[in-house]
Amino acid sequence: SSKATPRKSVKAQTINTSEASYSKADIKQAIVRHLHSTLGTDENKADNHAWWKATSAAMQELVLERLRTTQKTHYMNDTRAVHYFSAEFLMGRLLSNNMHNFNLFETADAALKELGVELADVLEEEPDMALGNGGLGRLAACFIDSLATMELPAIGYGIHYEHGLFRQEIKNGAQIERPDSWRDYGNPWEICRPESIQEVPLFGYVETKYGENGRVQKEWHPGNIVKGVPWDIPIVGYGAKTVNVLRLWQSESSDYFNWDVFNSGGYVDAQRENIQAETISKVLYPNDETEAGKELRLIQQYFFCACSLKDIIRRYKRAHGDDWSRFSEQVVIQLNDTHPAIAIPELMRILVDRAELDWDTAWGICSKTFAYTNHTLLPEALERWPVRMIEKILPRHIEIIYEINHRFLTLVEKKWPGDNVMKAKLSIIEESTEKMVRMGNLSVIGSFAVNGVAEIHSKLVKENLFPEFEELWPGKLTNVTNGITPRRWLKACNPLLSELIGKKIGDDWPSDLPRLDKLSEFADNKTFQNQFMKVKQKNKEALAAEIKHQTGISVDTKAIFDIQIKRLHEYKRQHLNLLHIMALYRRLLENPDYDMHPRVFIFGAKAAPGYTLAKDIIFAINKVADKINNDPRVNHKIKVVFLPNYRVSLAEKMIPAADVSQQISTAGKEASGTGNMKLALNGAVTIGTLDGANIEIAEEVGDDNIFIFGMTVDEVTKLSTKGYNPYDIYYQNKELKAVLDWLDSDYFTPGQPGALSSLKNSMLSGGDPYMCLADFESYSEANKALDSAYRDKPRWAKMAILNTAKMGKFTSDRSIADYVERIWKLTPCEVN
Ligand code: BZD
Repeated sequence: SSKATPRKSVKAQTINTSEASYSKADIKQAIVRHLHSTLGTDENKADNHAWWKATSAAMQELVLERLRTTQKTHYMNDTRAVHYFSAEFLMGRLLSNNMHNFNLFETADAALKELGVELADVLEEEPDMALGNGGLGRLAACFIDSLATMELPAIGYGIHYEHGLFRQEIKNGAQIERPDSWRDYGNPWEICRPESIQEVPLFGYVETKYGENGRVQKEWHPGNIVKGVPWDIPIVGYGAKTVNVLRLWQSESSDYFNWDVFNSGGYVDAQRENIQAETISKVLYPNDETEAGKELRLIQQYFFCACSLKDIIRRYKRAHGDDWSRFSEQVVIQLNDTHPAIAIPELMRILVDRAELDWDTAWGICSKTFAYTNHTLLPEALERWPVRMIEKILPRHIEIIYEINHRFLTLVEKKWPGDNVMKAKLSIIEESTEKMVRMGNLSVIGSFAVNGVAEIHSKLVKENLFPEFEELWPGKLTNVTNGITPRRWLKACNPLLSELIGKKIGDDWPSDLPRLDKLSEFADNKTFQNQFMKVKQKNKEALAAEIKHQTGISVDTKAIFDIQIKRLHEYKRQHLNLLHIMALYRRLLENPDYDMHPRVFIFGAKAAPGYTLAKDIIFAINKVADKINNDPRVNHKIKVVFLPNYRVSLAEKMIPAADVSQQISTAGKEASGTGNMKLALNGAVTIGTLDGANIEIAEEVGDDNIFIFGMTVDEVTKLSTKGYNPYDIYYQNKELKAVLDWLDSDYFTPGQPGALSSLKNSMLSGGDPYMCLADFESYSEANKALDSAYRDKPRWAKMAILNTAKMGKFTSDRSIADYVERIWKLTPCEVN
């Protein structure tokens, strides 16, 4: 009965979500049943948390039924599957998402109402699953949503961190980090699978043996073995046909092994390294765009790759036994950045040392299995591990890496005979004082495809990061522009707009986003403009209430809601935004009649705990906010709000209320950006640089519906080649000079002159590495144009509508279709 009919194309399809086989009465009954027999409470005693758990458990029943059917179908059809390896999955909350995907949101809402409970309050009880830092982790979450929606056989593999990204508190304007404990009171979605526990070796030494046939045999004697316990999170596709899994590994000590070691005397002292097994999956490293360089981080990476590969191979062998010849036909592994790159030598180790394949056969399999996505060009973010560290933790892997490199350099010698500079550049090993393993080079060499995440970024990957690889293997480097799931980022987070869109163009857009273009024909329609802006107004009122609740600040909902939400990083230039806010403030102080529409500048951002300047920028935003918000001379015109603890669930509240989306990175630095897509999809107009996916957004919406400013990538390159001196601009732009000097005073930090000076210093004596001063004037002009556009109500409404209408390209369904076509070569598998 569970026969699959493979489809030819993976084009986003219309999904029938109207089978209301589950009634309001059924849901009510299931929730109450779980309240009683899962939670041991009742309708009178239950608080919102109990209702959340019972409602989730009721949903999980349906989820697990579809999960079983999906797994059976995939097994029976022996499907080729993609295995998405990522150190991060930033899932956020799951209940509302799962309800929407089962088309049961309204029914559940009504069921709970009859039980005297508000669904909105219940949803607020769910802790975010914040197992990621930012864009990279959230991209993985959007991708597994699309994979399930498109009925593609896929599994996500990652780490079951006990603590996700820290919770941010703001004390006296400064960021404080608090531990995140998302599982403290139990997680209703995850299922432990002790039957699939894996063991992971670490440390120790390698013994060289010689077989009868003269074959050299390597045996790794690990000094330590840890256990990997899998937890499965079901991933429900839209329409709830396919339910895939996200499998996350938790580390535990392997008592059995440690007893063994304990009993074998001298062996212990020689090889045993002590790592507390449980610490491996304890906490997510909170650094985005910088490498931590820590031993534990490397162990985390190896830990989840080793567990996942064993899991994949166990499943493969169940169908194909010891016949390795079909492995790369059945298995494709996508590496989400270089964090899982150690999987490449690990698969080689399994094939050569364990399966006893010869090197060339093994390499043939390996290099047809992996594909690698690059997410950054920032040099400080490119992973490099000391050879000595890998040698100690993974003694066999360092040998394999050297062998891969040796054979690769032979190829380089053939292509560029005698060119040692070329060899030094392409080598996996960097011959610095401390020898390093370049994980980027290893990933390119070990993969059959490499992609960047937006057109401009992929072009720069080809031209600047890996130009020689492009010459060596033409066609290997490619582009797949990022996308976002419209289910979470429009349907679920913006119900009012979704309803309006549904009335206008029907309900198929969540699985076929290019249909939104049908809204374009109403962009000039007065009635539709009013309806669209009325929705925006309502969403702004809801966010204003949230702002009041979180910060005590009152904001005017008729003001422009101007939002910058993303990790705090110099290259993202939150400080450029701040300089402009200070300039506006000054203009208003100098001229109380300065003509501008009231504007609320809203920020959300976490700084890596060790990134001092990023924390200083948060402090500065909060101090400037305090001053402006309490200055009666200007606070009817400008307000500044920093919302603490930015995370997925907060983004869902902020994005629907945005009029303006700030995407102002230095050109060439933001690989893609995905927040830019979410905001535009919800009718915010972008003010941004020609960087990352902004360029493609501008192409879609057209020049009239976006405010582009600043230097292009080429201009940035030219200026830094010529020599950029921020002092030139400082002395030439009076307003900018006054604003920067203001940071040295105690105007914003009474009694503490110089408390904000580090910002000024970074942009002057520090050389202004991200060229804020060079782009300031252009930014200021773009803001003026934006301000006057907003005051023209019909013009703005048209712009907002067209931003929503033209976002079809940026559904993650399209990204996944691109991966399938260009890289994965998968076939959908219908689950009936
Ligand atoms: O990846 C981001 C890029 O900065 C964005 O431009 C891009 O849109 C997204 C998705 O492709 N990169 C990250 O988010 N990187 C990290 O979070 C990260 C985490 C750990 C270590 C290094 C980087």
